[in-house]
Amino acid sequence: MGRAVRIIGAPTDFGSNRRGVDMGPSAIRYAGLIEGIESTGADCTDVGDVRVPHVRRHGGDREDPVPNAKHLDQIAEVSTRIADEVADAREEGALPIVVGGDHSLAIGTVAGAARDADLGLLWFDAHGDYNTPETSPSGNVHGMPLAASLGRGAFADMDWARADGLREKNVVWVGLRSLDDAEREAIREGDATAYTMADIDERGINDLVEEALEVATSGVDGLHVSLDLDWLDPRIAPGVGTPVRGGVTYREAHSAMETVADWDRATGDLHSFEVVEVNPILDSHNETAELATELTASAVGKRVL
Ligand SMILES: [Mn+2]
Repeated sequence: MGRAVRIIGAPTDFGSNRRGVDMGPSAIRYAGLIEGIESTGADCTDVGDVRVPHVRRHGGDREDPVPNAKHLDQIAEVSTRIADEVADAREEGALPIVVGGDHSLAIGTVAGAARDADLGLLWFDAHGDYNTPETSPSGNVHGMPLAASLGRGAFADMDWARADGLREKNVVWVGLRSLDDAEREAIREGDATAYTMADIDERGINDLVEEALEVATSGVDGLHVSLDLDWLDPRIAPGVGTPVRGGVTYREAHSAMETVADWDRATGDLHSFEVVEVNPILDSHNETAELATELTASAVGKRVL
């Protein structure tokens, strides 16, 4: 029997201003996620979706606990459930794959994966997701999960958000191309490592991801990989809430995931994976969900030969 993989659905859109991303888990399952993972020889179990509160627009009856962090109480609730599911999967020897949903769900995944392990992070994204409520131009928490995991700014005292086993020096972005001003400044001053699209152009995706893996996993027990579909060029991944021109190509994305899989084959240190921001309402014939499915299969070892 192959390695155990556990699918955890997180149908949440509380971190995004575009509705519909909560249907991502359905669309990704429909596109054949389980079959794709099983084709690698893995033993894949789908535990279904974590429970997500129904109320979204809270108007007068449900105040946001922190200014400029919309729906943070709902996000805390969902994050805690995701963290518990991820930690359970890890404890039982399975690789948790969290399927979103908007990127705020990463707060839960990372907290769960870093509960009993020192963790490195590879963040494949057009955006930094490093804003705090103090710096965010929108107040949408899907632009803040890394700041939450690291306990920056208003997140400093939020135990549910902080990832105990995560150090900033083990956080690595790959393929950034859209940063807010304050976010750019914070990344420049911080200890994390940022590779932009220009770095990919210059050095090629394989070399860059190999180096990113080294930086992320230096001195830690394992790695979490976060894949935001807006990392890809919107011509091939149109079904995302915040598309930015100039993203990676189909081949580059597969190469990056295959490089992660090769590294994991050698080390066995991939601790968790998540795939986020697929919005079926904005998609064209489910092609972004299909892409998410293919890339996830690549990351867990699907190969041509
Ligand atoms: Mn993101």
